[in-house]
Amino acid sequence: MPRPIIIDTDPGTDDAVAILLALAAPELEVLGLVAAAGNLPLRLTERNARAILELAGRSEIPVHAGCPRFMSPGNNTAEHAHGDGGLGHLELPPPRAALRREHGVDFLIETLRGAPRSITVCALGPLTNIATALVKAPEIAGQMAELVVMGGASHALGNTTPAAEFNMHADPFAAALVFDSGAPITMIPLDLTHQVLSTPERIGRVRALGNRCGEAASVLMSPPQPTKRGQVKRPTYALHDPCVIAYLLAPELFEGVEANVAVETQSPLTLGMTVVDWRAVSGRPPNARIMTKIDADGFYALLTERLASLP
Ligand SMILES: [Ca+2]
Repeated sequence: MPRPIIIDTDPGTDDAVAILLALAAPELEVLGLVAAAGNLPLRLTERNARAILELAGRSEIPVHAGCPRFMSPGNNTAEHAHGDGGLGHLELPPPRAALRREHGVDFLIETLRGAPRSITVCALGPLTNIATALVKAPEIAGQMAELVVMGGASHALGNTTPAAEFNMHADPFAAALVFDSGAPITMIPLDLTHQVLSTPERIGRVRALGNRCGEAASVLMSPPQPTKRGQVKRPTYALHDPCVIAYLLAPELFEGVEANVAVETQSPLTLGMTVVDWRAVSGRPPNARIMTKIDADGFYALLTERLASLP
């Protein structure tokens, strides 16, 4: 039986590749997408989520919009890293399938309640929706089979500030609430995703698949052009969010340890920093399994092989 998942996402170039990988995996059943504010405002992430499903011919999968605002003050989106439309150089037609009426937070709560301890939640953006669901219905922390979070960093420090990763920095109060919730968290931090670099050779193998989703993925994996905010062009591009889906499909490619993770919510200098207690000196019990290493060649082989099955 396929493993049922809900993807909370802010597409976003790497989110889009993660969604395509999930759709390509017969081991997974995507129950729905919940759009988050993050890389872009919610009105663009929910549109992109629907457009990606249509690209893959899967517009029957529901898309629910989550919260348009973060719990934390400020509103820092990341168009500079994902292009103004959010999907880099990829342009998709406007989606035809409508956004579902039910709020994404209520969809999360009701779906988890309907199948206790069987659904895995994949969190690919700021944790606003999941934190809001946990405020509204704290018991769902114990009703997730697993909560796999792309976000945070330990030795890799930050990519948005010197100390903080984007998803954690965008909504640190939400992140702190989620890490304190008791949910069974697996964390995929920058320390791991920076090992997964889309080199021209790896992108070329995806493009060579010849299907439209492979072509789209190859575009999404390519670094965006510099924009008005002065993005520095990088020769390779870390593919963060697909690591969450790959972890579900091939955990043997990953290594990790259990530890306590606490999120800084007060300091202007280190806001959103994930403090990992590697030496168990804090007295706080482990609250996450933190993935630290990945077989990057194995990851790209899996991604390429699976994307070949899409239209
Ligand atoms: Ca994301």
